[in-house]
Amino acid sequence: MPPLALTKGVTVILGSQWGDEGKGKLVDILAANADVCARCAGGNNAGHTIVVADGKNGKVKYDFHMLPSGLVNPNCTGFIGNGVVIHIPSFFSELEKIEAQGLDCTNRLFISDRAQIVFDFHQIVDGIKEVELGGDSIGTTKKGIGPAYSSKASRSGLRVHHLLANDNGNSFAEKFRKLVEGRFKRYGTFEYDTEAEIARYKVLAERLRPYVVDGVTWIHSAIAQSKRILVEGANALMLDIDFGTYPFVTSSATGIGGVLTGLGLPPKDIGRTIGVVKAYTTRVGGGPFPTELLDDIGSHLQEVGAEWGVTTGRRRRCGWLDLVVLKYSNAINGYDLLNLTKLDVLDDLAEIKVGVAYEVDGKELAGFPADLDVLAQVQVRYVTLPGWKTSIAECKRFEDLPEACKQYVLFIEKELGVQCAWIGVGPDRESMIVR
Ligand code: 2SA
Ligand code: GDP
Ligand code: MG
Repeated sequence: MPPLALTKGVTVILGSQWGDEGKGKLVDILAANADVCARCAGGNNAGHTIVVADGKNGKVKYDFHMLPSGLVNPNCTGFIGNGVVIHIPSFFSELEKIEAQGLDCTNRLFISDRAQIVFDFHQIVDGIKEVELGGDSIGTTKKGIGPAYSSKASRSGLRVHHLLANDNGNSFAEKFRKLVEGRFKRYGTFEYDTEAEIARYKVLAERLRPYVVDGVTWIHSAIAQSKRILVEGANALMLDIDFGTYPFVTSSATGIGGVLTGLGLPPKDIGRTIGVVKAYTTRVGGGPFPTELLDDIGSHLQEVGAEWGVTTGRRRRCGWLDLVVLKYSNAINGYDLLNLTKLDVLDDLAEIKVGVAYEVDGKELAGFPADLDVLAQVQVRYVTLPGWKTSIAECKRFEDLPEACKQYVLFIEKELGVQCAWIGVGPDRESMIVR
């Protein structure tokens, strides 16, 4: 049985499906014993909701997008690694919002100088690209994530250290003008005041300066001091730029590889990797979803699970748990332990199906297909398990769960060969069974 305290090495929490598995809640719980909570990929496309008792019979709800969710713990320092793309005005508005909710982040929030900057024009381009794609649009969050990672990969992006260069902002302004000019050439002259933006960033640079560190030195010094480090994954494996349902993915490495490259860590520093698995599947945005339920059960999961996007407010698509996805995700990320979440959302169902294999023309596929045309043809083979038709919200121990519910958990564990060490039975911090 793993204690909530962190063990040796960096602890990594990753989304195993298409996101919104409830990573933020586990991060919040484990952050009670962490010195550092780090983000390594993505930007403010992510959305993590945390619900905490306020000590006066009420609840406080925090929504995190770019800042590490571990900041809810006052003793935990937040770190934004080089793999993150950061929209600086949104960084400050999110910071102001959580500080207004009582989370003082003074001297406990740092940003790598190698992190890439997302500008407003990246967000405009994100919208233009989606319109260009028409019926094939990705369904992005329009936060400029794809265009910012494109700038990075094409080596024209600007990083935090460019903004802070000690030359009165001249080199930044020059590079910025070139970058915008390139976008105008490709997308036409959209409305954008380049010079006003340069002036705005001159002010933002000074506001940002106190948060900026040499990220590699910072994280390795934390490791040398035996600080307990928790890495909060953003998005999830099936949205990974390489392993997800490409091109219906985000533009970063959302799996274990992104933890190493997004923070500058060698594999030997990783302790345990925890996969967060929702007890059913959801996806927001476009793209294939083999176990999707377009019927009343899908609507039931959506309503009971309150499946709305934290960043865009979009309705999340819902479907049965898919073990083909989870086996593929586990093969790539290598989960040591799982957190099964939102098991309570299945309480009212008489029967629960689980996708166990994909077949094309009666033949079982060996893995998760790369080609979306193949994926579109798959027939999912299901097993049907009995529901438990009773509320599990008050269950505190595994033994308290109804027999059919225990069997559902044990079935997942057996299929994946990984223990469900944490089981979520409600949104609150306290609604978590620890085994
Ligand atoms: P983007 O904006 O370029 O990263 O979008 C590309 C795809 O990635 C999906 N994506 C997400 N999927 C689930 N949750 C996300 N975060 C928010 C949340 C989403 C929201 O926590 O609810 O509020 O809509 C997230 N961010 C990106 C996106 O839907 C595209 O399919
Ligand atoms: P993340 O992106 O993986 O951090 O997940 P989100 O915060 O986007 O979405 C998960 C939602 O489910 C949030 O609203 C959580 O408060 C909620 N949640 C997390 N765990 C549970 C659980 O075990 N049961 C229920 N009912 N809700 C949960
Ligand atoms: Mg989310």
